[in-house]
Amino acid sequence: MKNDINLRAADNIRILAMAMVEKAKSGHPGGAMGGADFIHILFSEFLKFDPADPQWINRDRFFLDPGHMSPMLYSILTLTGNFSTEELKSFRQWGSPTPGHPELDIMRGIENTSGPLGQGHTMAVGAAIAERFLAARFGDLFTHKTYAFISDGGVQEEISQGAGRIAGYLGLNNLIMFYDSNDIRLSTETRAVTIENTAMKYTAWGWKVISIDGNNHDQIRKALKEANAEKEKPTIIIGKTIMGKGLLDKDGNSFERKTSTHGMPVGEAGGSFEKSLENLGGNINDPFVIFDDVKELYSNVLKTKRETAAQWKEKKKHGLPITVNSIKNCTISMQVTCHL
Ligand SMILES: Cc1ncc(C[n+]2csc(CCOP(=O)(O)OP(=O)(O)O)c2C)c(N)n1
Ligand SMILES: [Mg+2]
Repeated sequence: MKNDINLRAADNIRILAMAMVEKAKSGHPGGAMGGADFIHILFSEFLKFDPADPQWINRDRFFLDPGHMSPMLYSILTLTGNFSTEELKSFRQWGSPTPGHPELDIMRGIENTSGPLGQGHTMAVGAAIAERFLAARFGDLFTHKTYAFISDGGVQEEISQGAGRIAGYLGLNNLIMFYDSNDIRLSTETRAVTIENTAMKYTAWGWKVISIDGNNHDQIRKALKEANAEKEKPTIIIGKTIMGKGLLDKDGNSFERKTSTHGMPVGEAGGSFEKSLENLGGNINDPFVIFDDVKELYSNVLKTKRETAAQWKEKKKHGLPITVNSIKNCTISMQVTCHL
């Protein structure tokens, strides 16, 4: 049953992403639908944040690199209560809070503006360096993880590679990237433009590399656990995903793995919005519905996150011993009380 509800949640994200693009008559459904499984498991089971306090200093950070997969981010942030389904319906409209590519809005859970591929890598590496710097000085007051969601297009950008090298060199074990490797980038298959071995490249830079089926929830969990336990290196989880997971054409045949779903509504790309919606368990009369069982799941998830964050704040309120170990050959200990 647990797997069923998690699949329902991921399918709900797929439906919302597909419906947003269909309604707007523009956008990118395919990649968002393939990444839905990872994003659901990450946000519901791993990412630490406080639903009551989006600016909590010790929240885990999440950076999206492929801004065109924004429907995936807006959908998960709707399940976490940061956006409403009405706001999803105004996707890509003038003045709406859900533009085609996300814009920085910490209060709503958007940690970075994205669109120019590769920049999400650099922001995540920068944030992870800042976190290690602060943790070295102030101890576990600032100890959290930095996650990044990257894709084929971002790995092709040279700026992301410079960031990747420095992350490996610095041994940023607090940095965890998920590479949505769906073998499609924009209008072609990746093999038409690159033959490099990404796993070997990141290994050579000193990263821990984990290769999984990126739509398999148990493999995602296992990889995230391993990455969280890593003590020496940044981790890249290379997840093979299915572009447009769950899509069908009008005859009910699979319409998955189609480059055309990179950047246009499913119907326009040659698939069937109605058949796919039905296949994913959606409601044709209202594709923007959040299923009752998914609502309940997320209500429990948010409750646990609130409690965990409150416990952390309570503990820190009473002060914590901090070891400042940045001065060569010296160790200075002091007591700091924080108002959080
Ligand atoms: C720096 C930069 N160059 C080019 C683009 C144009 N662009 C948008 S998406 C994309 C590639 C998308 O491939 P991928 O990231 O694998 O997404 P998918 O096709 O799987 O959805 C490119 C080149 C961009 N957004 N940023
Ligand atoms: Mg891709």
